[in-house]
Amino acid sequence: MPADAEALKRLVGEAAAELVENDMVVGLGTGSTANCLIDSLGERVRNGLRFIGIPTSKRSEERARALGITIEGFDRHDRIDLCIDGADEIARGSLHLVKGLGGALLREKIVAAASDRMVVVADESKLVDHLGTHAPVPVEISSFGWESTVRQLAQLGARPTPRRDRDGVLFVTDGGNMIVDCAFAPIEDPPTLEASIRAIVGVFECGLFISRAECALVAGPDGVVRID
Ligand code: ABF
Repeated sequence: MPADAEALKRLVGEAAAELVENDMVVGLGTGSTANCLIDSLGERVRNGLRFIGIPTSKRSEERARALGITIEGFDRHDRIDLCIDGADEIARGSLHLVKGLGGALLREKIVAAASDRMVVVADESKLVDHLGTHAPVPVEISSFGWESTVRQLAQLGARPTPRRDRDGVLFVTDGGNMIVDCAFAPIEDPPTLEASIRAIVGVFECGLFISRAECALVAGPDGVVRID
């Protein structure tokens, strides 16, 4: 099996695309692994699959539309049958996640919360024993009063860094908000931390996804493994 990172993403994208059945409403994730999923779904649509996609970002929407995938929204659907999305870290055992380095975490969490099932797709580099090992926790906040919100995040023990582009301009999400990347030492109690972050006024959402994933499809040298 090919072992380079791109090949692993394609492999897991193909495996996840097989979970989609005719007439499902499917949450389409964001990021390079989710792109591989979308590409595989585009291939299946060319071969006759019919389903509705609800994308978690403008860029996933554009990619899916370009491949002929039907895109609709929450104006037409209360629930999503299955959401398939990437992650920055996956905790072995609990399947709690860190998400949002791609900048789409609020939309990703709205889609995950509306989904009957969430499947995470990743290569094995994303598996960790403790969340916060490699990735900061992205937090989407209001641009009004952001300095105050950042100070409150620091009081939780984070080293918060407002996300900027290469030119130093503050990053703006699809929803017009800011992202603060909050480095914590390895996180001992992700559910409590998620609740503490979300309780801060000015925070829209936190990149900790607690008990959202039904399973993870993880690609490694031995192929794709399902972790429950
Ligand atoms: C999204 O894309 C995010 O929640 C996560 O930040 C990122 C993972 O991207 P990649 O698959 O490119 O590593 O799913």
